[in-house]
Amino acid sequence: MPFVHPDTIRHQFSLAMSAMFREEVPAYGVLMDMVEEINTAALAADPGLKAALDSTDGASRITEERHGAIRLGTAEELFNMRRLFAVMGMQPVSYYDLSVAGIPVHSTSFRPVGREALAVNPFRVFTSLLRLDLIKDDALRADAREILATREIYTDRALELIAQAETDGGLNEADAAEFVKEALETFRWHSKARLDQELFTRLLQAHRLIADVVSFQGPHINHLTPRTLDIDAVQTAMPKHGIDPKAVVEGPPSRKCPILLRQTSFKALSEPVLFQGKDGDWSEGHHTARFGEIEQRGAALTPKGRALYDSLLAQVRSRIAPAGDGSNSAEYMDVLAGVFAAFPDSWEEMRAQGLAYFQYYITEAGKSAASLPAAQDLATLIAEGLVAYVPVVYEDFLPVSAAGIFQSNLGDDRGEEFSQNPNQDLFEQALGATVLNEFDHYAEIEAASQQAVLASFQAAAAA
Ligand code: OOG
Ligand code: NI
Repeated sequence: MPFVHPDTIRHQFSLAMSAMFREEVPAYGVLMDMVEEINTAALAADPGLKAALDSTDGASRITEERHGAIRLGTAEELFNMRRLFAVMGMQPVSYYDLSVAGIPVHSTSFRPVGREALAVNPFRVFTSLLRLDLIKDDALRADAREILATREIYTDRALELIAQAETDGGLNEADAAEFVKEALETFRWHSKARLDQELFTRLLQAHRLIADVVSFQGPHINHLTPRTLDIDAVQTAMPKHGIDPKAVVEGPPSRKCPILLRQTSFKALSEPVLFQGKDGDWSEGHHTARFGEIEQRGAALTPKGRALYDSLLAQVRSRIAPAGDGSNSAEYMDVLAGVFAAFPDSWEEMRAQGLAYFQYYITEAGKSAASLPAAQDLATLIAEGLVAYVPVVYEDFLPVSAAGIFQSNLGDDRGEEFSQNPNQDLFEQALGATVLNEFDHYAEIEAASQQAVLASFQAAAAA
């Protein structure tokens, strides 16, 4: 039997995960419906937007599109997570150090790489590894290590199927279907804690995040984020649907030409969980872990564009830090918009200055040109209207935004603060691989589209 394409397995997995999460967290369903409605309206209001999407990543991919997030406890869990995601064609891209923002994790994102794979289904998972080395309390660190040492987050069958896919080079249809079902088990919510309430409380006091990672049987998917075409509309609409959004939208301000990633989330839900006492009886407690998020994606920036983004954002944050309670939201948004006025807001200008990556395509005029120019340079073809370009979509994450999302969901009593302490080597040792450089992959997409355009003009001229 032939192997099922990894892109197909990923697509099936992302649908299964979405169905599971929708059942577990009803507010996610409300958000999905809202986003779909707003996306439909945005496309109807702007025919140019639909055409632009169709000529790049495809308007149809948008409603299917989502990312999730998990938090892992041990190096071995991360190692096997890389193997699990590889079965679905997802690779670790970029290293994110969240200790800068007082969060004891470092992270990567598992995602498909390359234009075709992204077009089938861009499903990504922001994956964090807890850094017990940052916990100062020795006894607590030892307890957390001990609890995690006896945890197995994968089913036996999932591990078998991963090994089989590695050895054989793929999975047939029946095995792929079983893999999706077995892999999903790892991401499921478990309401029974693996430790007693006393240790849970101590972990919670050290840092809420530590309690979340250590206490349960698995790394429950903590949010699934649909992509919207108009995040400001969703932010405004959320309260009308009984959902309380975080104070400010993370990332760049609203612009004519969207860049990178804008995100907003709603607060984690307090959910009942069970703790076993010394007498063996279970008693009810509460835990907040799962929340909702939405995102709007814009252009991928070059290292030069990203440096400009980072420096403008740092300027904003040195002037005003968004308050968790929303008391200075309007002021923050004003400062953000003011400072970002320095970032060019037209595709022409961003291209001229080398701030963003673009994909090139042959226009209708180009396709029907009576006499085709041979081997011209791109600039001339663009000037003659035979070739046009659209930005490459940003497929990754932003550490400052991610920190804001974490923080808005950890509540006010965040516990211990940590100082900046990146350790990519340690992370990659645990992962068992190096993370890919996101810029290389955007550059590749851009270069491939330039070559394809030039090659078809050369071929037509030679014919
Ligand atoms: C991950 C938060 C980061 C994003 O979209 O930036 C994130 C987490 O809370 O585990 O999902
Ligand atoms: Ni997220």
